[in-house]
Amino acid sequence: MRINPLTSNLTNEQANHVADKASESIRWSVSQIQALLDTPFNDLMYRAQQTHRQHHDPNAVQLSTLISVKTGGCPEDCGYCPQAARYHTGVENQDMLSLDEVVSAATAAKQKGASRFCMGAAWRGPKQRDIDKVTEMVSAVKALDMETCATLGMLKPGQAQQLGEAGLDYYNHNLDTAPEFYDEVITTRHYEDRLNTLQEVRGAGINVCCGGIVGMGETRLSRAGLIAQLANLDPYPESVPINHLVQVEGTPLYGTAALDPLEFVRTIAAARITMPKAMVRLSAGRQEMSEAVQALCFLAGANSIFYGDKLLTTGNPEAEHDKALLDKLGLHSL
Ligand code: SAM
Ligand code: DTB
Ligand code: SF4
Repeated sequence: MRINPLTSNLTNEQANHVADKASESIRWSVSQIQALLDTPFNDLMYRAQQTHRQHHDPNAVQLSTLISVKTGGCPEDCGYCPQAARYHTGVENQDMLSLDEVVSAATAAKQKGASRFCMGAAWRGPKQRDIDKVTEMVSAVKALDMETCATLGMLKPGQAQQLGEAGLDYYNHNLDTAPEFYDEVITTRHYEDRLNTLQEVRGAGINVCCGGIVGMGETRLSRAGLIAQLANLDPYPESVPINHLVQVEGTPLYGTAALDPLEFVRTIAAARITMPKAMVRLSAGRQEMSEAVQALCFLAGANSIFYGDKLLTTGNPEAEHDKALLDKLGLHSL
């Protein structure tokens, strides 16, 4: 038996209590998650399915439609992003959409079967006049009886509160990657800034939607590091988008060596196992993914997709094509 010097003079009961407290603060270590990622593929899928079935309908997938309410010209330097002003990607800048344009897009998305509508903007963070317009959009989309999500960049104190009062259900703000790989991808905002925004969102009682990107040239250890960061948020996010990098010509990450698709599937499984109740969203990158890999992602516990032929600026499978895929797999939409 190993003697822990911190607990060796305690009774067994006291020592267990100390151990429980310690494991509460760090629920998942990076090495535990790496061990999950290292598990034989079939065992990993089996474990992910067991967890998934305890908390979710195994044959249900939520359909979420994205809209870019303000496109391009962003001052940040995120190495994956076609909307950063400093990269020449051919994305045309567009000022903020009108309330009418957003409501028509949400209405059309709902008619096609989406239950969730996510509004994205290419900002470092919103100004007060932006918040005033976005809150109107949020209330109008909420009035259509859709789940609302927004991703507008970093939030200052008080902004999340205003979004919540307008009816925002989720705020999306990704950690993107593990802390040790982060500086290779983004330098104009720090990991800590992202954690602060997540804190603002939590503080306002809005559900946290937070995930990352896989396929940026990171190691398996860094994928474990990202999942550990997410799973150890207290509480862990209600919604976890796992994006596959969409390589866009002109961005620094264009030309990154392709990731083995099964590594992507394993990352989804690790998210499912470590964050059992969260919606795990198979997000960007499906257009470049085979149907078989997408089916494995659902098996690994993904239960949401972006639905509609565009993400923010890049392509996504046609809605009809996705409906046919869900039918083929016997999945129903939420
Ligand atoms: N500007 C805001 C921000 O960065 O917080 C909100 C919009 S931003 C486009 C939202 C997220 O989209 C990013 O955090 C990133 O995870 C994801 N994303 C952007 N470009 C991507 C790409 N080329 N491939 C995969 N995911 C991407
Ligand atoms: C998220 O995690 N993925 C979505 C959403 N949140 C806003 C964005 C994906 C963007 C992919 C690149 C583009 O279309 O511009
Ligand atoms: Fe700007 Fe967001 Fe793109 Fe980064 S990910 S460059 S913050 S739009």
